[in-house]
Amino acid sequence: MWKFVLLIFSICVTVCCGSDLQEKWGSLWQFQGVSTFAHLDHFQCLVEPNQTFDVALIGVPFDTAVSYRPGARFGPRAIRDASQRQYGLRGFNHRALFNPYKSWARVVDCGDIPVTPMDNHLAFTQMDLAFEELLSRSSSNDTRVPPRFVALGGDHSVLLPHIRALKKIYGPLNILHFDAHLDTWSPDKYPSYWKSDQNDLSHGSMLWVANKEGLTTKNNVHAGIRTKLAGIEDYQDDDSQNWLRIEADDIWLKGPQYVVDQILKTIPKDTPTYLSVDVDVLDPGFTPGTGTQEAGGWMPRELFHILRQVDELTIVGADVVEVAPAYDIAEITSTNGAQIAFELITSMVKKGNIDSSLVDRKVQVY
Ligand SMILES: [Mn+2]
Repeated sequence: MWKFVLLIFSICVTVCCGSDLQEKWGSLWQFQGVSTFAHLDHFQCLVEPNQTFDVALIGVPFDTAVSYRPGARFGPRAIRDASQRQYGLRGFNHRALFNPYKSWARVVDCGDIPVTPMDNHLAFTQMDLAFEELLSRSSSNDTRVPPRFVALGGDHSVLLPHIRALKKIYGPLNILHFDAHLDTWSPDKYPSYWKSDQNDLSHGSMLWVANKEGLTTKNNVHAGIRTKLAGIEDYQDDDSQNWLRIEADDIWLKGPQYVVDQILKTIPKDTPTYLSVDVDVLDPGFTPGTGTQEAGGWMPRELFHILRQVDELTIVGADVVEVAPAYDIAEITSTNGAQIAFELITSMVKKGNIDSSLVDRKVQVY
């Protein structure tokens, strides 16, 4: 009996002192502690299938498919560091009048996909299998639908494994693509004596591969385009892959409402859409830390406004890519990257969970 009393006593002491310690030392300032995105709960989701959630960040630290400056493998860490001023108590999105961190959804940071920097063929196999695994899970609030991910790149080619896995669930996707570049170039637009299969997949050709693999619908939009071109034939090739182009200059020549209207006219709002943001859509003044800068881009406030105006779209997956912190100054690029991720999370949570009638899983369900 006395042993039992002692046990109860010791449990009480542990619990009481524990909560005392929690009260004393449990609140960190925003610049303290280990960085997870927006101080969210963190799990290495790939190896913890019992942890359920509705929306998650997933880092994809891969950058060996770039055609110019490398370094985006450090993007997920930089974005997490730059997101530290976001947290539940200050997570109210004033443009959306909504706090995605204090709502129906469980939003977590899923850590990174371990991708090899040594072998691109293997890296894409790893990323394909990782996204299939992550999307085979069920969301916390509705077991009929998978959770949704905002991928933190990584170079832009990391979009491909994400939409390959999504296509198995939702069928072909509409793509809303914010970028200075088309990313629909066929590999023969990079002329070289040297040929290989791995050479065919780069951060400038993954949308061409996506079209060839039947991952996309006919309702796709590029916004912010101002790329270097071989000639008008690049646009004709892009047309043949079912893309509408909104030029960077349209934001001031025709106005933000024109950009919004074009997007919403092209993409039906109740069909599955993937939203991808290459941070080089912004002007190099706002994104020095990226791989392939193009002068004359959008301002962050313009991009955030457009993202908010299209939040009725059914976003089943998204990404923020091409943050390369080695070229960044004073966290300018990564702060914009973190804000873009916040806007995307806001849109996903605000719209509510995915309509289960859109889901046709062809992969294993846990
Ligand atoms: Mn891109």
